[in-house]
Amino acid sequence: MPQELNAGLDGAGLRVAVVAARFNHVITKNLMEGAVATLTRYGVRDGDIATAWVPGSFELPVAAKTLAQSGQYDAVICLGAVIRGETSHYDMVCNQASAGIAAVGRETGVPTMFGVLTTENMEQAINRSGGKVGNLGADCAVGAIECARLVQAIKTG
Ligand code: INI
Repeated sequence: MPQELNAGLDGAGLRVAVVAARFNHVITKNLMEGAVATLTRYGVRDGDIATAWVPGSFELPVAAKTLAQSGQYDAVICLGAVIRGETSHYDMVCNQASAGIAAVGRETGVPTMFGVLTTENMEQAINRSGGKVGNLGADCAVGAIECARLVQAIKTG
């Protein structure tokens, strides 16, 4: 019988940091709300959730790395919205945010979720931040709990 390492989606006792970019706040505030509400729904206690804001998605990796390295969190969720129609440096912001966030998880071992919407226009961003295509912040909250529990299960055997 194979040993199943995925330990379920109980958030009780997990400590989770959520960092969001203020740029496109009309979108990212909904991602933040979706993430926090979902963490709570899955049992993460209010006092175990920390929230933080940075100016833009470009700054997410440094905040995420500091949070992850602090040893105080079992997972870090990064939220942002980069909209192609509204920026000339869309690709640079997207690339730096995605590569930087991936590196944080890889280098610290703390699950670090990529909740940055990268869309062609504002309508797509609205749809994915609590509109008709869901809420990426909420999805990342579920993913953070799953990954944090998996890491715990692997470490404890
Ligand atoms: N930051 C975003 O999060 N989304 C964007 O769409 C965006 N645009 O359009 O440029 C954006 N730029 C700011 C960037 O993330 C940094 O905050 C800025 O360059 C300062 O380092």
